Amino acid sequence: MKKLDTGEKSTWCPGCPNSLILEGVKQALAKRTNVAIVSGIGCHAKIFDYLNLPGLNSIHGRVLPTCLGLKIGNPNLNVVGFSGDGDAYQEGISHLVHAARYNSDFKYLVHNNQVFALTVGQPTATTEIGFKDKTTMPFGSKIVPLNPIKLMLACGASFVARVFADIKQVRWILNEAFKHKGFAFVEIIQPCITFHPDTGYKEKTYSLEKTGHNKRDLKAAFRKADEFDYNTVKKIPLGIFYQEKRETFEEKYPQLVKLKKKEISWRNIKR
Ligand SMILES: Cc1ncc(C[n+]2csc(CCOP(=O)(O)OP(=O)(O)O)c2C)c(N)n1
Repeated sequence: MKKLDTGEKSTWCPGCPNSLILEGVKQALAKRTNVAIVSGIGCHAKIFDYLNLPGLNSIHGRVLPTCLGLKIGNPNLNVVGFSGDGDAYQEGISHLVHAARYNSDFKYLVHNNQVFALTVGQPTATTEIGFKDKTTMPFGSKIVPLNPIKLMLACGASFVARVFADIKQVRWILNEAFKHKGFAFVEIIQPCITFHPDTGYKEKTYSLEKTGHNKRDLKAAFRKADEFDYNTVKKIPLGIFYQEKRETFEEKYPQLVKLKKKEISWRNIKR
């Protein structure tokens, strides 16, 4: 754990749940080797400054192609990508659709605070109707929010999960995601204490595991995803909605299979 510290002073707002996500991530990564991280741009992306790991602090919306590039360069890396909801569902949405299809073996955590926080609180694709900021005054946001869980299920993602910004939940789901071979999509619901304060979400959450949800059943996963539309909050299911064993991107290409086994290196691949 200590080795994962960079010693950088945190510039997140005091009390920001990003600190809990960081702690959960550190606990899950403490015993792993060969880890590389990628972040986007936004408050979430500062996690790159606080984790003493190699990788790339990428550009807005481009976390996923950067993760894929790292895996192609070295399929033995344990790659973890971090995005915000703006980064993932707005600027980076086209990459998200294809990442689900490619099924490259990396893990992707989306810190969903339902706002573009770093740029002071504009609505994103998952902001609820009626949310007010300077750009939507006086009537508030009028656009129906996107349901990213349903999107990922429809795009064929092989691992689709959601947790709350809580140390134990983040540690648990990242460990589960690492056990999965393929693209693991994990959304982390977090209030933004400055621009999208807690609306009592945590009290409305419940665990899918405890209700006996069958994570191999795609139709059941869709039904569970429908329970929370990011607009009105009645109940919010957490845990693994769907998981399926599928050939990974790295297994599809003989060059990548050989690279993984260290039978070749990029230097001696003839072009
Ligand atoms: C291509 C591009 N568009 C817009 C911006 C401006 N920008 C920087 S941070 C940010 C908000 C990020 O929001 P989100 O991804 O939700 O992360 P959060 O700050 O909420 O953690 C925006 C719009 C940018 N840097 N690059």
